[in-house]
Amino acid sequence: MKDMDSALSVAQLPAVVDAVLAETQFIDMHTHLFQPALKGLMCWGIDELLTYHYCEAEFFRSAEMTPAEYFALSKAERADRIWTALFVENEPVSEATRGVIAVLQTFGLNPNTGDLRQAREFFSGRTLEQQIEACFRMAGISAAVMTNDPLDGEEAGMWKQGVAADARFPAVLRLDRVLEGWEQNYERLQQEGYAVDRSCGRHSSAELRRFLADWAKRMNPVYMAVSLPDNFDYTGDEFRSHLLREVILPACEELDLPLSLMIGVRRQVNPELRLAGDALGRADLRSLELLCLEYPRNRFLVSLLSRENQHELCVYARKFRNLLPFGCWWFLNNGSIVEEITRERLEMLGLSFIPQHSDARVLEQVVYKWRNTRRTLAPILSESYRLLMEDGRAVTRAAIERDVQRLFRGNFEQFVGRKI
Ligand code: HDL
Ligand code: ZN
Repeated sequence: MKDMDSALSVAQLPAVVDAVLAETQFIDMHTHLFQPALKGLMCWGIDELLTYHYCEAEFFRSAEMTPAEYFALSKAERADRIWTALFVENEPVSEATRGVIAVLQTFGLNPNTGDLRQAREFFSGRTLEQQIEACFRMAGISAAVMTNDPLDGEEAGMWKQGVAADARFPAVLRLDRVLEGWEQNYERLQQEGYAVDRSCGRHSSAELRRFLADWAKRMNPVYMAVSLPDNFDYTGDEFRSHLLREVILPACEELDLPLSLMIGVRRQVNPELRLAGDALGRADLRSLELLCLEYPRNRFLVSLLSRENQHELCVYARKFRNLLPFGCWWFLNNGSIVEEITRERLEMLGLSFIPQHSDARVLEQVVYKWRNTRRTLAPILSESYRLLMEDGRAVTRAAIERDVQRLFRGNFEQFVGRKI
């Protein structure tokens, strides 16, 4: 029987924090997973796991093969090469390669094998629904928030046919092709019947807002999202800022949707690596400061890609309650950096932030990413409560459960204004 309300001893803390983290179902509030009704879009299974750009980037450092030679291979051949280079010829000690080992262990597969025969046989015998149920259960998540692109031909076509809502997969309206790729994409909106033009003047802005409203009705998103480069400069009279001011932020306010800003990416610094070719840069957060100040009725979910931006993000979050920091994004999702970021957030923001999202693009990634998150956060939370007790406060299991619920569910639900 759990004793919820008695003051815990210091010695009891680690086990209780571990148990509460293990028993709490998290909301994974940013992923690239897709509900099954979006047929064929979900990536899953061992070959997808190995050939995602996390392992590819490491493969190119440990193998003689050039990227051009690698990309000429079939997906299975690429996975075989990656397995040999990173898992047979070397111990898989990196975050991404150890994650693959964790997935094999989770499904009872041999992690010391020389080839992928057993794993391929296992995954070929599974259905997507079986995998979703198993991966969500193992990861301890109740929902994986999607990233949905209204200008992706294949995905948009399915949404126009009608996609029934799946509570496990809340939708998100992703705006990169609008904000970052207007030149390449505005004609697609024209073809869809929206009278937009290249300069996106007054009438065009109204039409673009109609486009967003139509897609918000179709997808019922929990937020809108865009990734922005490290040199994002809202103060500059840039076209991007014009779209934010004239279209995106008014639309978000009208639709009562937060805007997720993921800032700091430097796309394709090495194009020959394809998806593995992106990097990062430190952003000037005065743009974020201006947005939060000028749009107090808008809500901003913010994740930054540079480690050097994290402390100032905490300071800005202390200044603006319409700014909610989330996750340790992409290159930051490594134990050593997650620990640093989470500790400074607890010290400066208390429980008013979202510690993590998986960013998973392959379904099985949630298994290892959330195992690692719990593994990294447990001692950090225990230490926070130990210090609190040392400074005079009694801590109960009920209080820890309430806090973990807020960190991994309540903050997000309150910000999007919806139970997930
Ligand atoms: O733009 C984004 O949402 C990023 O998260 C990209 O998906 C990135 O490629 C990634 O894989 N992050 O983990
Ligand atoms: Zn992402």
